[in-house]
Amino acid sequence: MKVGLVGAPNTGKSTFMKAATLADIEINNYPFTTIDANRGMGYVTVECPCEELEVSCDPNGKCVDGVRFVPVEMLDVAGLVPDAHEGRGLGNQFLDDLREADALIHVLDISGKTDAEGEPAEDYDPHENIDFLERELDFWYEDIFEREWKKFSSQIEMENKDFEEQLLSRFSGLKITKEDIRKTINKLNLDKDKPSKWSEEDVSNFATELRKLTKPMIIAANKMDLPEAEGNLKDLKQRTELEVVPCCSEAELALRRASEEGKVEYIPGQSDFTVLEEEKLTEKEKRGFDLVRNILEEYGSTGVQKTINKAVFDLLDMIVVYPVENENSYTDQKGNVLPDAILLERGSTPEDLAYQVHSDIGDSFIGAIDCRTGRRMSADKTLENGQIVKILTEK
Ligand SMILES: Nc1nc2c(ncn2[C@@H]2O[C@H](COP(=O)(O)OP(=O)(O)OP(=O)(O)O)[C@@H](O)[C@H]2O)c(=O)[nH]1
Ligand SMILES: [Mg+2]
Repeated sequence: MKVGLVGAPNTGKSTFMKAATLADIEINNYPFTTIDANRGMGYVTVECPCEELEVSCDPNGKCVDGVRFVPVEMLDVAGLVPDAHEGRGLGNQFLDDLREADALIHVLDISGKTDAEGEPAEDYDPHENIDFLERELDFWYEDIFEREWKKFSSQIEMENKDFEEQLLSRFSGLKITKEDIRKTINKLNLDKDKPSKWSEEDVSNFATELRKLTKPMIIAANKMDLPEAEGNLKDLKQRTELEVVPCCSEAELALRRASEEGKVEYIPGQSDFTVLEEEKLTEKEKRGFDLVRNILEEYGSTGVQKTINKAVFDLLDMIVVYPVENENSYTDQKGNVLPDAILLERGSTPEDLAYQVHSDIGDSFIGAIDCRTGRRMSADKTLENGQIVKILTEK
């Protein structure tokens, strides 16, 4: 599971990334600070079953006050500018780092103080960035397909090979599924037996539709702390069909850092925090925390955690399942309680879970037990979010 951050330069992608992962990342108030992609481990948060079951868990990651942190890889790339596909800015080749991404977070400067080039501006319309960014993503995808289409299409026709299978294997890096291909072909009414007869426009439309399906996107309306942000947010929400989450990455970064340093108690995603040892804070820190508190009161959270959660649970429709060895104590072999939290696509079966845990376990899978009821699950039953499962394997 991988989530990519995209957007124009200087919008706060690296700040968002740093807040989400606490990785050591450079942030600056000028365009193209990031050149090579930053990679790191962020998290989605879910309610851990430990509270409901009244057990104390031993997570491989983290669980704080019943909030379980499930790891998600994150990727922050360079800023994209209009006509990047023609080589402007840093071009669009760096987007290839995002091939592996399952979903994208588009970080916008909602305050209108940064233009599409990442330069300071007044009253810039952030909606323009949605249009140009989607256009550039489409050029990127089109190029990937157009480069190979002639050879690819004539080869599969000559050798009489299955279109879907071949497309999946040739472009496997893009995280395409058969379902994605089917939906796209049907929607565009294309003939999959004659791909060599597709016009340039057909290939381009095919790439665009596939881009939308394989790289679903959510908007992080960042820099909500700045004055014009509120009005722009209202306006943007009316003009886009994409989900928009108000964000203040800087506030999230300040809170996570302060929490690391033991200055505050804060659980990412929550609407409040507690200052510890207030008397030790400098005046500047106090003012900073007051500003952060205003944001939390106004928008319910800094939006960073909410955006990642929405990307994974709403856009990608994932669920979290807890595999254990002992159905009574919810432990693994070593006695760790609820050690693993696994992200799976909704609709996954216990066998899919077994493969996700380990391919050997998948290979020797014979069944599963729902640990809350103690009952054996039927093989075709799909897993539910929050389910605790014991996998049964051949001895
Ligand atoms: N006011 C405000 N400023 C922010 C916020 N998030 C980031 N910034 C500032 O925006 C500027 C750019 O931040 P970066 O995180 O480097 O932006 P980027 O999108 O990664 O930029 P490139 O790597 O150049 O594409 C820095 O000065 C940040 O401090 C925010 O929530 N509010
Ligand atoms: Mg950056």
